[in-house]
Amino acid sequence: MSRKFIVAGAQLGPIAREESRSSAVARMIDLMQQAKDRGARLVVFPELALTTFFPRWFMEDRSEINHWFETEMPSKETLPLFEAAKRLGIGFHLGYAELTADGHYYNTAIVVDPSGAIIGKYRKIHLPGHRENETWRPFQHLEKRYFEKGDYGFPVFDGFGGKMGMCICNDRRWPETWRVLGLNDAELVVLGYNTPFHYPPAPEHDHLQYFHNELSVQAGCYQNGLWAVAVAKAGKEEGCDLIGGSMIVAPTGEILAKASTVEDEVITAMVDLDRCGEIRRNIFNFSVHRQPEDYAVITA
Ligand code: ING
Repeated sequence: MSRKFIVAGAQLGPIAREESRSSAVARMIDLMQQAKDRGARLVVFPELALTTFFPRWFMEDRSEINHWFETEMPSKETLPLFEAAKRLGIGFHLGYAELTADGHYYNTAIVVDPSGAIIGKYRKIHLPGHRENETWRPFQHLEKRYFEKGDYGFPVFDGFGGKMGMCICNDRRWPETWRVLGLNDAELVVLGYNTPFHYPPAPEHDHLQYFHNELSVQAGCYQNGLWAVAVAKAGKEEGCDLIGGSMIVAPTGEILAKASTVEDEVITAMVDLDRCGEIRRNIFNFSVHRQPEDYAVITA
């Protein structure tokens, strides 16, 4: 059975601080329809796709912080997205801020299949930014202030005829993320990101943000023989310029589709999961060529 299908990335432009979840969901349903019209079976939305990227601000009031989190999924505001997926017969990936019933806060992502069932869930592990007691500068990432480290590891689950995995934003910069997913036989990794042009800790890299974005995902795909769909929340959002550059990357490392705007935009490509074997059998054959006994420093 062919494991070829069309996948879509649905990049989102800015989401304003005051923009409602329902407004963001309506934009996503429109992009979902466009993806369906282009034959896609899966559409990937960005990280924290329901609201503005709130970790850019220093907040102390717990109720103000909690406003940005979902306490149920689907909720009243997000149910229309699940219903649209069922109606259109398309699956989706969604990133959102999760507040659990027992009071834990995560930067979370799910994959939902065309029946509307959640088939995969992940909580972000590499949280950039600073802890509570660090001095704060404008647009300084504060994810460690608002989110706990994910507690699911890097799960791989069955979906769309193959093995799927997820990561979120900063995770994509770490080779360990991709290797753990690769060693767990992931064939398609889906992820969202909110990446500012200006990163205060290293302003000398600002002009390299698109390069580092592509380098991270292309290397992850090639060195582990897997597909990736990486999707941005983009544009000037509450005064902060976020990069676009959403892309679909093949196991060869080739970028098959890339966004050309910093707004709501759908990109698509034909994914053939069987092409992972070209790399896994011939280049990075883990069972034949990998030498774990020489890699101790990686797992230390
Ligand atoms: N954002 C950024 C990212 O990893 C960052 C943080 C920007 C780190 C630039 C390093 C350089 O893309 C999130 N949300 O992780």
